[in-house]
Amino acid sequence: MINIIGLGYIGLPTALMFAKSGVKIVGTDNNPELVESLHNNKLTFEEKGLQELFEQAVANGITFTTEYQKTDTYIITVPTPYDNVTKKIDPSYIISSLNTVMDVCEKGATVVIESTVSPGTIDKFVRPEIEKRGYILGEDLHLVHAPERIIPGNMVYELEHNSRTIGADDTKIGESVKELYASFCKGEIVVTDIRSAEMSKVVENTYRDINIAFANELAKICRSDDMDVYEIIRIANKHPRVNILQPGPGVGGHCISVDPWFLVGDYPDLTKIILTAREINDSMPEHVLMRIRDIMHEHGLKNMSKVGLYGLTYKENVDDTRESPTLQLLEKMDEQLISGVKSYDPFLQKQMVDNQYTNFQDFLDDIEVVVIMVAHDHIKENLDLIKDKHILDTKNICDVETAYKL
Ligand code: SAJ
Repeated sequence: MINIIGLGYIGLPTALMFAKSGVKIVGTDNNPELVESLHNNKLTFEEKGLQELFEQAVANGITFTTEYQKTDTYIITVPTPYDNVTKKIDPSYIISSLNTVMDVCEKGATVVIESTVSPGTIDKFVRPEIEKRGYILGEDLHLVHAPERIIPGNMVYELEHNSRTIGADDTKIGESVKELYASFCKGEIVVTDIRSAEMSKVVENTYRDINIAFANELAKICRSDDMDVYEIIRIANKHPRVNILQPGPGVGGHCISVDPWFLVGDYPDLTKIILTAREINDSMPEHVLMRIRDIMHEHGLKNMSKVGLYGLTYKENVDDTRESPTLQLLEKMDEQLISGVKSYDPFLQKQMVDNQYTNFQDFLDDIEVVVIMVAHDHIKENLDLIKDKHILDTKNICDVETAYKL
């Protein structure tokens, strides 16, 4: 039996996937409301294919509880928040769940940490915690780091098809954990050491951040000299070795906008490209604000309350708002004492910010400029309803001829 600790964005789909493939799973979360909701067959977030997976897992006997179980295998998928100012990871959730695992586990149990950690976290924080209890690593407890790689919006598919990394001190343990994941994972599963597993995860997200920053820098260059960045990227990408990503209003989410900072924090003298890329991506909300000003100026509009931001989540078709570019933009506006801007997101029925609407038509009735910040399918299907507005399309989804771009 595997006890999966932490039933959030990663833990829940992973638990369900294991259960679907016939592994006996108990999912543990310390939030009683979350567990209660799962008991009532109500998922705690939206994700393509998750409902079907949930039903199959329940049929296969998955159970949910707030209690840690006595067993020989644990997978820890708790959040790893980071400090906004120091950019350092806060491993406290990992540490406290690890301690509770040690209170109940069988001797010789394997603890797999899936949560993303900054390189060195396992050596610096996790091992000492285990040794403090008098446990001998590799005998009383085996440690594995298997960072997740799935992308919100396509999690269920990617869980099954992505390649995975298993970092272990002991190859034999690494191989047995590999076998476990192979119960549902059809991708290649690479076994390595723990530091390489930690580092490769952060490197993957940093790679994407840098590549998005390149697209964003091109957008700024093209804007400054009146060129069409999308046309240029489209043509350049026809080269067999060029694959430029898409510019946008910024980079959000809990991963790509966070992980590169771990490298900058640990290697400040060696991280020139990484830091600059972060700065470029962080500057995009300010660029959007400049574009809003251009448009208002052109149309003689003065009142910011006539501007509506479409989309508050960090990307399309998810309900996750962590580090979202729209929230970053609202913060920028707040700093500059700009108030009254309206917002709407079809994935959010709860009020998160001032002047947020929960009804799309009411939102449209009150604005003259609509800024597309997120390319939800919902807006793609409703472009007709906004064609009479001034449109700033930061995601290049709108074929209305008069729409302004980044
Ligand atoms: N974005 C752009 N332009 C692009 C692609 C993305 O501006 O061309 C923006 C998105 O709008 C969003 C942000 O970047 O704001 C990040 O979105 P994403 O879809 O690129 O990635 P995430 O954060 O949802 O998930 C990433 C993935 N990592 C990589 O692709 C290397 C995922 O595989 C990881 O599991 C996840 O981080 C994680 O948890 O680390």
